Amino acid sequence: PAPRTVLLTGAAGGLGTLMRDLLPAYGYDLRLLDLRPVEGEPDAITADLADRDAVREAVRGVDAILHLAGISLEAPFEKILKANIEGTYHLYEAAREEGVGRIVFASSNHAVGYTPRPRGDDPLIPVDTPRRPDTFYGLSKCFGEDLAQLYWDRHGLETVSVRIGSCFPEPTSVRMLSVWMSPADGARLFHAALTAEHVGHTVVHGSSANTRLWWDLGTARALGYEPQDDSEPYAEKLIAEQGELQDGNEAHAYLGGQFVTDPPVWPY
Ligand code: NAI
Ligand code: 15L
Repeated sequence: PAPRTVLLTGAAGGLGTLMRDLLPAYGYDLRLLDLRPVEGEPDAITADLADRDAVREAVRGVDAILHLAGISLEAPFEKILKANIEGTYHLYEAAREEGVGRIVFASSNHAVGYTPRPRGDDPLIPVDTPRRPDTFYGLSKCFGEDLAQLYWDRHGLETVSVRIGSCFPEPTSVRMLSVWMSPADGARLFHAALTAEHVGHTVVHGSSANTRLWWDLGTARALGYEPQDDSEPYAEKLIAEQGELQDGNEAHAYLGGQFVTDPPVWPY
């Protein structure tokens, strides 16, 4: 049966806030969790993924988990280790112990950020392209994907790992014309990932059907995802302001963009 009660981790974050708005229309009853209080949501669980007892209690009784919580930018390894690596492990252990059948994991393009972006007639990047993390952050997403594979093979716990491009209300850079996922398409993709049958561990790229797309959406479409948006209407203005991506510019050379040259750092 389709999941109804879904634990949303990272509910106070940017993507969590967008999904709190959009996912209830698909019929989900969301249980919210974050390290920080979730504004306007007095019932949200305020807990750190480091707290195994709190995590176990939070997953008890849910049908599925949408796992967005964690450090979403670059940080010192010790911080990434605690929040993203150990935190994700705690969530998977809790899900296994409580018999939760599926997790949708917010992976990232930065798991493969050092992959050269396609140019000209180059083929789109497939989901089985070799891992090439661009940061400790990207490395933690590689760990999460491998953890998901282990829990599927060993315990039968299903995951869809979504290598999200950039999910924000609008694209704000020329790179984002290629990697943007509109919030509405994000909700469509997460819904498909929560409801498709027999996903085992499936890795998908997460973006809209952008004209300038860099990667293959085949595995996402196979889940039933039908993207409705395209960044192209924003192209003229962004290119007029910022110029086209340049061949000799290292920050324009790889999927990970600026994370390769000058990664934005987690502020906390
Ligand atoms: P965000 O930084 O706005 O939100 C992350 C949330 O996780 C924050 O509210 C934070 O308080 C919470 N959090 C951090 N450590 C925690 C811990 N130890 N325990 C409990 N909660 C904790 O990030 P955003 O943009 O909302 O991204 C959500 C997820 O999607 C992240 O995992 C990120 O890596 C991933 N992602 C997002 C992309 C995007 O375009 N927004 C692109 C690729 C991946
Ligand atoms: C990510 O993984 C980050 O969490 C998000 O803040 C954006 O920087 C995004 O990637 C991106 O590549 O644009």
